[in-house]
Amino acid sequence: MSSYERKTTCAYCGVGCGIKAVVSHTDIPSRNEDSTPSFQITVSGDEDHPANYGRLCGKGSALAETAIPEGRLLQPRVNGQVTDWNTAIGTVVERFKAIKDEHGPEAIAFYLSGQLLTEDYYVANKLMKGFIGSSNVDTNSRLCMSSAVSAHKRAFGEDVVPGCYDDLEQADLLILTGSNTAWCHPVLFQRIRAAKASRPELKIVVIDPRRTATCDIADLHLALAPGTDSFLFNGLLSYLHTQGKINQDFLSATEGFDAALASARQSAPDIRQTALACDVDEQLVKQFFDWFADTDKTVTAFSQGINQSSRGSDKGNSIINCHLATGRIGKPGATPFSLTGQPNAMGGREVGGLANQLAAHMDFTPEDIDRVSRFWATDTLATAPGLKAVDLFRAVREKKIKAIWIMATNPVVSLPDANQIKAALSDCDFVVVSDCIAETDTTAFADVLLPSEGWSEKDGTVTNSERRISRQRRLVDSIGKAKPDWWIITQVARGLGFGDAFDYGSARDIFVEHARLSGFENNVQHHRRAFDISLYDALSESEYDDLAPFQWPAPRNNAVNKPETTSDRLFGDQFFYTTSGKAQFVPVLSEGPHNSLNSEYPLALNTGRIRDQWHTMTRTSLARRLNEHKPEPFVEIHPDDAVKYGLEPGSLATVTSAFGSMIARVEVTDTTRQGSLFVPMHWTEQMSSAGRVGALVNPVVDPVSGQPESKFTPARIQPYRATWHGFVLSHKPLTFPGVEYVVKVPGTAFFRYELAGASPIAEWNTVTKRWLEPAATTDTHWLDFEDTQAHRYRAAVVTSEGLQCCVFLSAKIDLPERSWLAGLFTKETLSDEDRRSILAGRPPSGTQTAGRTICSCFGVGENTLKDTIREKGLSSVEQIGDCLKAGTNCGSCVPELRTILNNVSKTG
Ligand SMILES: Nc1nc2c(c(=O)[nH]1)N[C@H]1C(S)=C(S)[C@@H](COP(=O)(O)OP(=O)(O)OC[C@H]3O[C@@H](n4cnc5c(=O)[nH]c(N)nc54)[C@H](O)[C@@H]3O)O[C@H]1N2
Ligand SMILES: Nc1nc2c(c(=O)[nH]1)N[C@H]1C(S)=C(S)[C@@H](COP(=O)(O)OP(=O)(O)OC[C@H]3O[C@@H](n4cnc5c(=O)[nH]c(N)nc54)[C@H](O)[C@@H]3O)O[C@H]1N2
Ligand code: SF4
Ligand SMILES: [Mo]
Repeated sequence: MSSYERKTTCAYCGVGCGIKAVVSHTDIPSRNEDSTPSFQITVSGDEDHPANYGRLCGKGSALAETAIPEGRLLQPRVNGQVTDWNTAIGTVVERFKAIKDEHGPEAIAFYLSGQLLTEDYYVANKLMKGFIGSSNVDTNSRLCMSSAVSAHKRAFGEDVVPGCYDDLEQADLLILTGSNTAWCHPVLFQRIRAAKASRPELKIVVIDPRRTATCDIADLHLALAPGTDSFLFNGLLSYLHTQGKINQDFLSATEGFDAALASARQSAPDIRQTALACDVDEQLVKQFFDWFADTDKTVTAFSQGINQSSRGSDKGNSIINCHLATGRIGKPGATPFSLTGQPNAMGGREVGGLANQLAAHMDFTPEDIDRVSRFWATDTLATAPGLKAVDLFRAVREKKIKAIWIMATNPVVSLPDANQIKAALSDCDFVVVSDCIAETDTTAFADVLLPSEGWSEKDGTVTNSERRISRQRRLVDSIGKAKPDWWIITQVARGLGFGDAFDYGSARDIFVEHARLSGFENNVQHHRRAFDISLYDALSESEYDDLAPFQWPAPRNNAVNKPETTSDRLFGDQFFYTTSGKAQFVPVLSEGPHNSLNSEYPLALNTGRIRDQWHTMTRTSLARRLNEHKPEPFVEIHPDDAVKYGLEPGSLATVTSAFGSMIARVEVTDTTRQGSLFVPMHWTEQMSSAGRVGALVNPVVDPVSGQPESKFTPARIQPYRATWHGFVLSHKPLTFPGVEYVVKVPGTAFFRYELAGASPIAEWNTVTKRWLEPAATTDTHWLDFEDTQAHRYRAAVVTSEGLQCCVFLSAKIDLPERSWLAGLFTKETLSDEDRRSILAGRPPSGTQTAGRTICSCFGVGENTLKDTIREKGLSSVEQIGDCLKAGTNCGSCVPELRTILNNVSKTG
């Protein structure tokens, strides 16, 4: 067995952690004839990477488990038929040509993703804007970062995150607003936690309608009413002014303070009015304002609770206004900080992936259009912004756009009003999808499916939240016929007749062109662009291979042109990239969400993320242990609302908006505000029959950025009147035709299905036999037991190879613990006791059941934790770690460990 080590970057969030991967070739025969020889990858955090210094979170540490052939799209397909690359590319070229000739370039659109590498993104944008000649190219960053982009551009003249990660540690006051950092940027959270442990005077304020895991380290939590952040930050600006805390010196580097203050005073003149508008206790608001007023080293980090709003751009500017007013920008430990979501959302913004940008942070101005046209040697460059995501798909629905190429995103799940996206794609003349996974809710609509390389195969660069560019390196050969996204795009470009402009042989060829463009005519006629990486515009292949992580700006001619620019923090020199060189205050008029609650839809539906899943689960669900923490789509509801709407904890509920409905498991919790619901965004139709929340989300967008208001949709909730509940564990995948509620939970040695239905089942055993048919073999033993009085039914299929599947059905939700049954699947033979216990529906006496997984790194369950805490009298998270290891690897479960510890000590 040979092995080698390679450094690369995590595939998931915008923290951009460095990874050390060790690849060993094994002699295990490969499972698929198309797949490459078997290998084993192990990952660990790269101690030298400045984003994580060796840390990783649970998702990052499970990456190797996802680098498997299972589920992969292995070959190109046209109309569902497997084909070769020539035919697939030929089909795309021919159809694009025909549609362009007949309907013009605007009839073709690309929908890209912050999960593409910079090199992929650059060529996709170049092809569409530069050569097809349409700017109908947008990206899922529209749903994610576009409000932050607008806020940056309005305030700083350019889309620049001024600070760096060190600032989060150096601050004396850290405000996390609309960010569940503990779950969504876990390694930054670990860094912040460590900073607070070593410097307890670091104060942390969390602003979120929910009491999230992030509150575990908070000194103050403001559970404000959804959508009211601009009142809060306007109130803060008014307060800073009345307290004489405005930095008058710094104001000379800015413009527009008076107008911004006037707006702020109009909407939130004082603490009382602010508290009222935000529905937060006045004392808490005062505490926050006083801390802000008195702390020079303040960082305000924000994420989707701010961006995903019909006023997201204004909310971003209301935060930035407070930092400009106090001069807290460009200094160590003092900055507004937009936390980027996807691994390469920043890279996408650099190459101009959004419909309203040109490449390299240029815009659709006559000068920039001319500059980019000359650089690309094209005379067909698009000259005006194109359609933003929600409008773009509306144009597909209206058949104005006749062909769309979707790359590395799953819009049928992630766009608002997602049933309309389905309708748009099913009626669209020509849909091309590039993905690494074969079966997704979006690939289902593809006329042409193109297999892309996944993490571990692809090669290029990504930019993280702090403007740091790192290499993602190819670790192993591609699976099947998968190709790099840039290669696929380049082939289509060549077919369309643009070969000269797409003559790339490698990712490095593209990177150096991108770097050259960033420095091209930069700093001429007093026009400077911060995004400049021309220092790297002549890298050789081997230099590119060895490229160490670096932050931009990195201009070639730093000493001559921009002596004051440092790359870790911008704006320390008080120069901004606006026409006047001054930062701009933006007057913000506070407004709540676009759609109001009403008697039909009285609840505010909030959506977001969970700890162990990434977006539409196509990759994280492959790492089985990540499915154990939150196995089913759920809806969080306040205990008073649960009573009001007749919902039992653990039962099922139907959530409905004006756009669609779903079924979810009820989680009753006082961490959610009264009047609000929270549902995770992750479940798809591949994993659930009715768990896709995107179908409910209102397609309301911010007028400046076009970003959807995914955090607020008026909705209602009611009990789902199930007449039966059940679950199945099976070695083989099964289907349950006609069953209304089905959730698939891939486990280590089996698939688990959670089931329920409103229509009664007449004969349990007939139905069950039909479901379990595929699991049966010739030597099948069928065990079953029906308790007619209690309306319970249990069955199991056992063969000479052990337990194949088992099913538990009941009229109530009183089903047995799943974790104990899971253990039986890895046994070669079942003992008589095991068989009896399956039929009895409870573990053999004395068996400990682990319960729901809390620590996914070490597979430690809730029951195990509670029992051990009680038995051993544990009183701290550290003691739990010593005893059970839980929380000692990635640390993402620490907030939950503390909650369990507190609950046990309360209840004894
Ligand atoms: N585990 C995991 N991590 C991820 C991802 C993932 O899918 N899974 N995705 C990555 C991506 S692309 C992104 S964009 C980031 C997102 O990272 P976050 O923005 O941190 O995640 P969300 O859960 O979408 O939303 C954050 C919080 O905003 C709160 N919120 C809702 N409405 C309001 C409001 O009106 N005001 C305020 N102040 N808060 C509000 C929600 O209650 C929620 O707790 O996560 C990245 N990291
Ligand atoms: N309700 C609600 N909706 C939301 C949000 C929310 O908070 N609430 N958040 C929004 C945000 S912030 C985001 S970022 C989006 C994310 O939403 P999406 O982008 O739709 O979600 P992903 O699951 O990340 O989709 C990525 C797809 O690309 C594939 N893929 C992975 N790597 C590659 C690759 O290298 N090449 C190619 N070609 N394909 C690849 C994956 O298999 C997957 O199918 O969701 C948005 N939608
Ligand atoms: S925090 Fe986790 S998901 Fe994000 S980059 Fe680091 S390891 Fe990957
Ligand atoms: Mo995102």
